[in-house]
Amino acid sequence: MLSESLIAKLRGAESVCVLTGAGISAESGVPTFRGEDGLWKKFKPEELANFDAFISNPDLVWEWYAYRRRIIQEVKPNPGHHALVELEKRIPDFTLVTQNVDNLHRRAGSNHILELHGNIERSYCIDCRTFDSDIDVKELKGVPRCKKCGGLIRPDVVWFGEILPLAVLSEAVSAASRCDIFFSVGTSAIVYPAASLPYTALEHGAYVVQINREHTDLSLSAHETMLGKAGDILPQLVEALDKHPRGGV
Ligand code: BV8
Ligand code: ZN
Repeated sequence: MLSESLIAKLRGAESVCVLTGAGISAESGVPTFRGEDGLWKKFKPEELANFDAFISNPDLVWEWYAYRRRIIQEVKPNPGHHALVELEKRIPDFTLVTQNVDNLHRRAGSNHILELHGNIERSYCIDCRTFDSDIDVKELKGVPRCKKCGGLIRPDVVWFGEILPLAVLSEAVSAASRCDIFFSVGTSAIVYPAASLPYTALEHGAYVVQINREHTDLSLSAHETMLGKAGDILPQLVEALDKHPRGGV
């Protein structure tokens, strides 16, 4: 159930910024990282999602990414992803910032997407940086090699200790700085600098709403925390906008 203040804010909002995390893809069947069934339960991030781990054991890291890519090939966007596509159509200045690398927002039809942590479906050679997007993970045996120079190929995702794509990050910071409403959806809000975005929005006077299955550190600062599934709550935002057409506050 949406609060009266959120409905009023939505009706008057010119600019909205949404940050999503693994929780929005959970209902599609993509495991999250830190939840009860999280990926990190079976694997340790320091063993896998960092460059040194890749160099010392590229086959193991690729086994993990190939496993995740196979899951992503089998799943499809869920009502949470689709609701964000609809919101984008209704809000004049709408920015979707995602920590997810699963490409589900794009497959759902979102246009203006900022991928802070890269995209698992892209890969590149660590020596000559040639991109190779036709790696067949079904047949993959060990780390793929660059067709051009024989170098190791890595997934085009941001690992721990690696800097985020700076142009993408600065566009996300400016969207968070100018928005009227900031939504943090399906994220444990602990990975920085992505997790700093809702605080940037707060500092600039935005109304910050967290939509998540459980409380996080952000619960202490957000104006509202709506505990529940993204796939249930996000469509309510679209319904509210259609029931109370935008304009009056
Ligand atoms: C960097 C790889 C420095 C891709 C990932 C302060 C400033 C800067 C950096 C740091 C800092 N403090 C610490 C750091 C280091 C580190 C960091 O933040 N560590 C954390 C753990 C403390 N940050 C970095 O290393 C970043 N790099 O800043 O480099 C630098 C600076 C200059 C020069 C050189 C270097 C890089 C961060 C990116 C790391 N890459 N993954 C991949 O394999 O996917 S992080 C990993 O966690 C994923 O990418 C994911 O995107 C990210 C966040 O996880 P969530 O999406 O939040 O998922 P999670 O499972 O945690 O939570 C899901 C939530 O959903 C839960 O709360 C659950 O309740 C909820 N949920 C579940 N189902 C639903 C739901 N909600 C709604 N509906 C549902 N149905
Ligand atoms: Zn190469």
